[in-house]
Amino acid sequence: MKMENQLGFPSRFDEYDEKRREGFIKVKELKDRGENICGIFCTYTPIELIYGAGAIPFSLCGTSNESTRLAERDLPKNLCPLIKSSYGFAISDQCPYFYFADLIVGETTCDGKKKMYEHMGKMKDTYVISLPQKQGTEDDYNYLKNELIRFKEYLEEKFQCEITDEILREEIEKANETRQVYREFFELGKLHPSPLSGYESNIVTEAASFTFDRTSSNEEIREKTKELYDYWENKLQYDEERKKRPRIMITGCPTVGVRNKVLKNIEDLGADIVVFESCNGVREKMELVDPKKTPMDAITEKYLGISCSVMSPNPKREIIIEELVEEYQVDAVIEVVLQACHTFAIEAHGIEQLVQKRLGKPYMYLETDYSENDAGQIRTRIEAFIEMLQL
Ligand code: BJ8
Repeated sequence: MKMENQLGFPSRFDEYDEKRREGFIKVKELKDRGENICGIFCTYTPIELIYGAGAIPFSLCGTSNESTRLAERDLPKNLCPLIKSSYGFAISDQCPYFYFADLIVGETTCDGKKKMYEHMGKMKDTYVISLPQKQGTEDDYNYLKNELIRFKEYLEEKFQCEITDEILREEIEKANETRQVYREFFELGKLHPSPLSGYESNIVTEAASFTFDRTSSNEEIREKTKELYDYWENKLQYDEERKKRPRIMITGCPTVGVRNKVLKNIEDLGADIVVFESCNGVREKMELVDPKKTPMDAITEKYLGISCSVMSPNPKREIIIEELVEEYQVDAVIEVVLQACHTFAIEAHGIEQLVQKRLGKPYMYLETDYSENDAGQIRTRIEAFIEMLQL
């Protein structure tokens, strides 16, 4: 059995900083080899098309407060921290990933991101995928399909290539494999007690993205899944004390930038995060691209089905939350909303009603940013919530 870290989990999670540093070197090596890199910001971005053009997509979503002040030079203070952080890194010249990106691929999700891409477009080639505002009708489907065809043609022109159906079929298969690998990893949270710390799964999935190599990153995640399952089978399943910890679902905005302030506190204070209904969790991974359909139809269908609050209405998110609460035996739901994220903040009212009234579970709404200003207050609120769950 391998050594355990301070939370009692196997020790292979402490490699994050190293992976991040290695990522800087890898991106430079890729550029030296003549590879093309696309910076992306959203799970609505059809990565199959980017890989199909022979380029490598990499998430440029900002997760730290370091660059916020710089961003506020051009952007309003009262804006989502994810947007400010992303933009701040872009103008700071300190982000090798932005620096080496050949193309920025944006999308018309929230207003803040849309307008940020206008500024980014002055620094780099930028293509903004126009999404429909809702998902349910044939018009929405045709709108997105036509837009994705335009994006495909843009990539072909930009990278001087042809993205054939055969190439897309291969890319669909590879992207589906990665989704399945992550799904199996996240599904460890269904075990009781969960061997997968939510805080650490957040680190693992972010670190895996720095490898730029899907085969080795999939392999690493598979190994971690196996290691954690073995740990549960050999030891954790007999731990009666751990079984008493409340099982938490995190829902809402991406949480990588508030990992320490929110996720770590939840687990340090005595609860287990067993599932993330968010874009750094299962939201985009739940549905695969159908390999039996024609590629552009299958890709359109898959991405149109993502249940983000930018869609209006967005009934699918409630259905998914209900299913996940059941499958992961969730005791309580914590909604994390990044400051000034209006779509998730407004949707929170319906989610609270669903969780408390229909599902009969405790719910807490946390709105925060990437600063440490409210760290004490957030910890106090989490502590009170978990104490209430333990009564
Ligand atoms: S599919 S969640 S990755 S848009 S940037 S909407 S937090 S105000 S990140 Fe997102 Fe795509 Fe949706 Fe997922 Fe709010 Fe901030 Fe906008 Fe944000």
